[in-house]
Amino acid sequence: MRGIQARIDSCLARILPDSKLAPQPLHEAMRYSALGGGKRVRPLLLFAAGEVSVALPERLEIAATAVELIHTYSLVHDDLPCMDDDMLRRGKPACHVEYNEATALLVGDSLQSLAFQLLAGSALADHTSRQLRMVEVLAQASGSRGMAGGQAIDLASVDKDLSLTELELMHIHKTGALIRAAVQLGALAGRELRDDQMKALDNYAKWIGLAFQVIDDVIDAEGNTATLGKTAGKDAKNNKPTYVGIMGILGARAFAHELKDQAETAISELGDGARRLGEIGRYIVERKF
Ligand code: GRG
Repeated sequence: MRGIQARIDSCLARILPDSKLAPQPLHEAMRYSALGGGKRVRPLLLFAAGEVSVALPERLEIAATAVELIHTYSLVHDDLPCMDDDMLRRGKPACHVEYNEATALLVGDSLQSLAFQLLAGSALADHTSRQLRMVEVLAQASGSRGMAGGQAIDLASVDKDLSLTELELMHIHKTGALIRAAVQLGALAGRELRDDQMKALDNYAKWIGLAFQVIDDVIDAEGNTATLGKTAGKDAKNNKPTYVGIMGILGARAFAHELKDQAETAISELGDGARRLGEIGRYIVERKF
């Protein structure tokens, strides 16, 4: 896992424009936000799915970096005062605090564009149609039917009591869509998998994406700001509906473990190639930050 994390860090460092290039402050802020921090969970999942499709690591590295660029853009925008309004991210001042709001907006925009430039401009599949499908998967997961749509539901949910089903719908979009895209991209980067294998991977991603979010709620409630590298206890302070709010901490932890078990069952027929996906599933529910 550490090897993949280091690989993504060095790919990001290579791909992001040099901070000496004009416009200097924008490039510096892009590098500030994307480098030096982050668990790189989505790249880990993408590489693990790539073990199922026996994809080349050079292809996986590019696709994983594109996903991480989209993820970083979402964090930069999420921290803005008009969104979740947070001052701290990955143990550092949030981008708009270190620079300013306009720069943070442009950082998000530019990271998003760079992700698609990377995905479209590198040889990632044997056929152009497959590569176009990869671009489509990431675009769909990022947009209004995916992450950005989930964020819209999130913003509209403050001060509201959501049912478990409504909470799930929000997170399937906000956090889940990009996690599902990461797994799909890993699968698409290698040899062609059967429909039932793609479906098994997608089911795994759906359950593990939700487990990721349930644990995120638990560590927001339990963790401290120094360990998390972001402000702890924000959900309760902002009166946001959470799994902990509905089920309590112990209930939410147990639910996350159930989801992880469902994810493991989904990939049980995929054989030894899916071993790493199982390991990452366990890491996701046991993580402390
Ligand atoms: C602004 C379009 C737009 C979307 C924002 C994903 C998201 C939507 C906001 C992030 C806010 C948040 C705390 C969501 C909970 C789950 C989550 C995505 C946590 C952060 O992801 P990690 O834990 O972060 O993978 P690192 O820093 O490790 O990369």
